[in-house]
Amino acid sequence: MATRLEQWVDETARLTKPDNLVWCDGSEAENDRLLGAMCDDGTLTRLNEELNPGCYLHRSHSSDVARTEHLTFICSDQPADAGPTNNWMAPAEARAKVTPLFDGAMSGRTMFVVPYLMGPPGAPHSKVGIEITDSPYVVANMRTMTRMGQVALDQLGGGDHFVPGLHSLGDLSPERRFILHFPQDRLIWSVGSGYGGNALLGKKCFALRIASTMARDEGWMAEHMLILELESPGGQVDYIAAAFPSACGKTNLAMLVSPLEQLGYHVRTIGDDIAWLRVGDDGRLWAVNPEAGFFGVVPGTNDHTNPNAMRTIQTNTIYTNVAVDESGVPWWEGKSKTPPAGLTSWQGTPFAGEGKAAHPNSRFTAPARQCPCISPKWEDGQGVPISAFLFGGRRARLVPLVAQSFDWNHGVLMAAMMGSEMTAAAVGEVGKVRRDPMAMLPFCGYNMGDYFGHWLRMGARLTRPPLIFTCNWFRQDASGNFLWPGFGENLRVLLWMLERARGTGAVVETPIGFTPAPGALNLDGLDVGAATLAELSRVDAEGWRQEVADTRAFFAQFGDRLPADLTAQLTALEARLG
Ligand code: GTP
Ligand code: SPV
Ligand code: MN
Repeated sequence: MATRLEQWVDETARLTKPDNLVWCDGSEAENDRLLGAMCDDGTLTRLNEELNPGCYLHRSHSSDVARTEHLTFICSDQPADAGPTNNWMAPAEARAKVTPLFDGAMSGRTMFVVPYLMGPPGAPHSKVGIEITDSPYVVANMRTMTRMGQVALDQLGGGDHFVPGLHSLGDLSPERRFILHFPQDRLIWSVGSGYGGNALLGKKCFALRIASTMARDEGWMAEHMLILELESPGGQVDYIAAAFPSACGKTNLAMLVSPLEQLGYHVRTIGDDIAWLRVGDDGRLWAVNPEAGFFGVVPGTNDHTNPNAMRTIQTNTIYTNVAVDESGVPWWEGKSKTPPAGLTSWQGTPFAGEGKAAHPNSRFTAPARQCPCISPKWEDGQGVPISAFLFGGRRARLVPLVAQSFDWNHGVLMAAMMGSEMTAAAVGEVGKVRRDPMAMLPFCGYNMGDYFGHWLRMGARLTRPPLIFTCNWFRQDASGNFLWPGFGENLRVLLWMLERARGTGAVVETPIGFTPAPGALNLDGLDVGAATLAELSRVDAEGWRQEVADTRAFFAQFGDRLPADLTAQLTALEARLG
């Protein structure tokens, strides 16, 4: 008897009609073959072999450069189960509409069956996905981003427990592009895009949208969070998880270089984008990074902002939509002050100095194990115990540098009312502030009102819950300069958070939470004036009343799916603001 996997592969091949079918084993030899073929047909260009060995450039279609949230759907039986913040399509309608797009879609192409693992091999909570795709670029990326090939089949062990994801490039037209999630069937269908979160189905589609639904049902959490390790003098080690919306600083914070190394403060990386969290026997929350690589924002990355990322992406890296110089060395805005002469833009044309040479959402795909500051614990299947959660958006005004919630439920409100200026990571109005609860707005696979309830219930199960903080690295002065230096200096904020977790750290109580008392942040060796610091921590009651009003309107759409306690928290905040 054929297994569920064999049946599904068979069925899919009959529908998509590929010329060839390849089961990927994840080996080096297979990868070399694929990369070679992609160089031959122009899908990839080899980069400078001395300076960037094993590195390749891919240029995606110019209308396929970011996630397309308006073409992303949750296909639950009831629209209310997708909730007001997701696009919904009835499962039967979705199948009827999109099956024809898969019909014959792989003719003239090779169909790859890509088994992959989210989570470390052999770990109890790791999960198997199988992506069927007609994109060799997707295969190569999945090999870096997940544990791909035989290792995943071994974990599957001939069983039926896997998340199927069907992907075809289709014709790449946004008119015929759909990213569909069937939460009841734990199934993903994606057609019409070859880009990032639309096509690498282990990442946002599985590890966040489908996994968040599993997590709700099974009592754990799947979050859009980096996980970092912070060692203090004397060797104590703490773990912090932080949720920032796309292109708002997760990779950078996860890899930060401590400006206080000499004093014995070291930061190491566990993960840069996704955390799966479970309640431990000790009443703490334990986090695992389910990914094996980084799909990171390239622009702005340089030896000063993120030297660890620079070293990580020197070798064995796929660059998507960056510029390249005459000697095959990649370039992007922020790599150096001025672009080198003879640059070719991300679109493959000579760069004349107008517009951007690299696409603002250009990305690197690099193995996590290459990161110089990767933690020895990064593949620990038990995970790491989280001492604090940090939620941060990109806000030119209003939101202070850091604030601590009064307790878990107040923290859930702070996270749920988070807003952020939109970035190039998704197609949309860049710069516009939108509410992005827990940085999960585009990634929660079910009704977000229920998701808030899940957060409240998880808190009630934790006897040693992480403290909850919000931050904002992006506050600006009147002329648009960032008030806070950011990057490595963000360590100062993390240190205050840890002091709070240990019951020290001086605070000022404000209506929105505790902010650091004057002098409480360790600013040794940093030149930030007292006036700037005061401005960074200022809580403007009138502005916050407006924020509460916005949040009320945002919450209203959830109707009776909004937990009463969250409304009560909001009302209490309003009362404190006077
Ligand atoms: P996704 O991969 O889309 O989830 O993004 P991310 O949250 O990992 O963001 P990332 O760390 O890649 O940063 C995105 C952009 O913000 C980059 O251009 C960074 O240079 C910039 N950035 C990151 N941290 C800081 C900071 O502390 N201050 C300032 N001013 N910019 C930052
Ligand atoms: C994000 O947009 O949050 C990303 C990049 O991490 S993508 O994989 O394209 O979703
Ligand atoms: Mn992300």
